Amino acid sequence: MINTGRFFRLLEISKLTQALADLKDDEVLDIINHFIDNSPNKEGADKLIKAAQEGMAIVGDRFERGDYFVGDLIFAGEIMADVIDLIKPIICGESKGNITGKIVLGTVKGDLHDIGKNIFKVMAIAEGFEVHDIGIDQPVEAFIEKVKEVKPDILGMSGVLSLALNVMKNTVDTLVQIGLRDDLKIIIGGNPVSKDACEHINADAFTTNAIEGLAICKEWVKK
Ligand code: B12
Repeated sequence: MINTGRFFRLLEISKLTQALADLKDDEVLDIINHFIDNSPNKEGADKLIKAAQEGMAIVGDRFERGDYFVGDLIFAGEIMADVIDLIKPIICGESKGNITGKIVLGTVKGDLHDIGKNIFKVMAIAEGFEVHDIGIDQPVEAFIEKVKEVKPDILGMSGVLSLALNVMKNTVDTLVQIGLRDDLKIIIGGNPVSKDACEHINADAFTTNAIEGLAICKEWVKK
């Protein structure tokens, strides 16, 4: 027998990817609001975020092909920010309350993309992490300063531009030089990260998915 509820949800999720790719903001928000009005849960929110991320990847591809322009990237970013704002209470609603660990988080120098970082941040806070977000376009020194100040369990670096990988490497190299690398777990996230990049950068883990990243962080701080 067909599970119509599940079928409907799958349909809505694939519609979200397409609506975001086509920059149909009203349609995107309708789908999200429909989800919120119908017994939303964290698992569903995770699926919507993944679908929205796929939509953003299509926006990027269209930009690369010359079908979209910078204005379209900006608009896609705005729609995605609205999506996160709407879904945030559902993710945070199940917040654990007690602190599980400390994370210093930021987007590296030269890179202004922060949507993915912010999604990871919301999820990490919901899981009880104390997150110190230093923002976008952050140089090596800013990460080092915050690590010294907060003494986190985890350093999370985000970057969506290819150039971000060099800055991530410089940050880890500096941590090694000043003797702080061994006290930290380091995770890198964003579109260009890969296993090879992770090894080259000397990070402990990489991810292009906030849910996976969070699972790794939780494992690291498990008492
Ligand atoms: C929206 C967007 C923008 C917006 C960003 C708005 C904002 N506030 O972030 C704006 C308009 C500012 C922008 C600008 C530019 N962009 Co842009 N942008 C995008 C786009 C379409 C989507 C990015 C996004 O938000 N994705 C959705 C999120 C949810 O995915 P995500 O970032 O991967 O995050 C997920 C995971 O990776 C993970 N994650 C992310 N960070 C972290 C950190 C940790 C610690 C963890 C655990 C997990 C984690 O969790 C998230 C959820 O699962 C991408 C296309 C793409 N494929 O990504 C291009 C893209 C990144 N942009 C690109 C370019 C070229 C530019 C510009 C140079 C354009 C220009 N000519 O001006 C500028 C550069 C500005 C700068 N210096 O940074 C290229 C980059 C090419 C490259 N290889 O370097 C891309 C890939 C488009 C393309 N295909 O050409 N962009």
